[in-house]
Amino acid sequence: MKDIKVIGIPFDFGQDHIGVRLAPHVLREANLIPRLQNIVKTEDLGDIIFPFKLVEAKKDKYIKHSLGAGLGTKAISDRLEEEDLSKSFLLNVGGDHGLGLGTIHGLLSHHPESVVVWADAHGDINTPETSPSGNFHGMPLAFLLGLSQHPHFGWIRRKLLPNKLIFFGPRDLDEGEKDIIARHNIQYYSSEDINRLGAKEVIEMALHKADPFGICPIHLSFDVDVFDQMDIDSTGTKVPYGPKLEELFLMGGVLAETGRLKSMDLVELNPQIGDAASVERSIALVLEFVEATLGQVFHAGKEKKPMPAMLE
Ligand code: HAR
Ligand code: MN
Ligand code: MN
Ligand code: MN
Repeated sequence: MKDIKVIGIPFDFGQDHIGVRLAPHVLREANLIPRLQNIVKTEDLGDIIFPFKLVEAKKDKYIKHSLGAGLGTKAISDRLEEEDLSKSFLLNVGGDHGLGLGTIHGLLSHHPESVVVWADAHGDINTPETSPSGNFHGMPLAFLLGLSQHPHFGWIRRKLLPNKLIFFGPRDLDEGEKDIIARHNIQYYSSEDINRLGAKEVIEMALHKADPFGICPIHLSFDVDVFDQMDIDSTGTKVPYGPKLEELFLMGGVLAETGRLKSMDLVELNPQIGDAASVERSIALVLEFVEATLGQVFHAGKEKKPMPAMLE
């Protein structure tokens, strides 16, 4: 890989907070692009534009904002499909996690064998029928795995195989989600597993099971609520008892060192949640994580980057 491409995805049809659509903007304001430029040549592809959420004329029985979610994720997938990613790392800056359906569907056109690491406090694998909330950001994986159908998602034509999916850090799953995960035998490492076994051991074991020959490209779908609620405040659905900060940074590093990490979603940062100081702290943490992980993608084996100051 020669460079990084950054695309802003202010998708917010997956939940009811408006602030997530501002995250690409505030991260750019906080020097995301120059910080990545320090690692390697970085191109900002700008934002994918979505219409604002409107009050729905006719409410869908199961999925809130289903038309926006369906058209929006299709627009994301189409945009990623047309981009030349042969020599680039792709960083998708959201937006809420509903966008993962679009990014991963689009990426599967480039790398059909991809392994997806879903780092999240949640499972995001509800079907519209099992969802307790109707929020689409709790459902993208059910569509990606082909477990759900819905008229506004009729465009979906690729599937992620359940054995290519790895959950990292979940600790708030709905009953229906537990069922789906068990039925499809999906790899699942709770934050308790990670704190007990270590992130390095967990990721190496999981990758070995998903891809025994170590040849598949890897996509990291990183929901910032995977961080413990003490570590991040500016996100819509915080959950306690997350993995330790250093285990999460280690996870990014171990993925980077495989040489196969090709892309990443960064989602659910909401700069409208929390007071000014905690917003600033949340942004700083997210930037540290991206910088540390991409630093290792491009400099693995060359020089050891020091641990970020906040972890010392
Ligand atoms: N599982 C719950 C639901 O389906 C909550 C999902 C919440 N949130 C996210 N996604 N931030 O990871 O509504
Ligand atoms: Mn280009
Ligand atoms: Mn999520
Ligand atoms: Mn989450």
